[in-house]
Amino acid sequence: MKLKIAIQKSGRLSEDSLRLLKECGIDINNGLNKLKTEAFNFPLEIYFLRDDDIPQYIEDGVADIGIVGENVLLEKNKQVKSVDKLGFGKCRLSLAIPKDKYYKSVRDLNGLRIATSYSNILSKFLKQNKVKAEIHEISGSVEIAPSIGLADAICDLVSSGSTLLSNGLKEVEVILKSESVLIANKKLSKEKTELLNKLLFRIKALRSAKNNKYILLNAPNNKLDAICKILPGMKSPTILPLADKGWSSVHSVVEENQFWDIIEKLKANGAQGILVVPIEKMIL
Ligand code: PRT
Ligand code: ZN
Repeated sequence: MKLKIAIQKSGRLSEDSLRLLKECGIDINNGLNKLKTEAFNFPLEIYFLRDDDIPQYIEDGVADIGIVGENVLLEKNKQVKSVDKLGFGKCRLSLAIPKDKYYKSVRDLNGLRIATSYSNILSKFLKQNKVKAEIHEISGSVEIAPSIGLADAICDLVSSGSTLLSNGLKEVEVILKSESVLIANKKLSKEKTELLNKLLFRIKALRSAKNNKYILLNAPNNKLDAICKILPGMKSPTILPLADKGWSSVHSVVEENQFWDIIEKLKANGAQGILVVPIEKMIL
């Protein structure tokens, strides 16, 4: 029995999806232009699909789990479970209008024609904001719709904003902030749920590792108490004596977002020779 995962065949999520599997220690035979492949060392079958089709395949149980952007998940509105956020493919779904047009609030969207590939999310947003506008569903090159007279505004994905800029548009509302998510069929068997949990365990270990750094430093023994108070560590810091009498080496794990604060305090408390090392996996 194998767990079947659907990932994007070719597009912005493909590379990161494959990298995630690789970092989870799953080796796959990734021949070009394949629709399906298997892992060598994990009971996993990989399906390569268009991202738009993935939620449906998962709902139907053709695949058990999959990776898509939250934008696709919400637009398709299929009966699937979102099990984890994966942190890549970050973007926002925004409304944009020609840059010289007046805009103060959502009310200014009343009566406009808005081109989008996200008509479900957009119509919900318009309804919530009591705006009456006309939605033009188009499947690609949404950003050129205003300049060719097809629409007055667009609702599309934005990441750097350069596509909007080069089409003379300005972003006026963010409807949704999106990133890639792992989704799953709602009725996975017990065996498949166990495999999914194994995978989630590995993903979590990767995430913790990325958010933490291993830190080594030397300190005079009379400063150890103060230094240990600054360092959180997984349990408590490791202290090893140095050959040089009166000195110790201190090892610990520090969270990325507290990192610079902690380094400054360590230095102020007499730490020397501070080394910072990335962590590959971290099991708590
Ligand atoms: O063929 P398939 O249907 O599988 O692929 P696709 O063409 O529908 O999707 P793809 O590969 O473009 O995007 C896949 C997913 O990546 C999306 O569903 C989002 O979740 C995520 N993502 C992240 C993005 C972007 N960033 C993004 N910038 N998807 C699209 N864009 C496009 C946007 O549509 C616009 O045309 O990039 C342009 C804007 O980029 P900036 O940087 O100029 O603002
Ligand atoms: Zn698509």
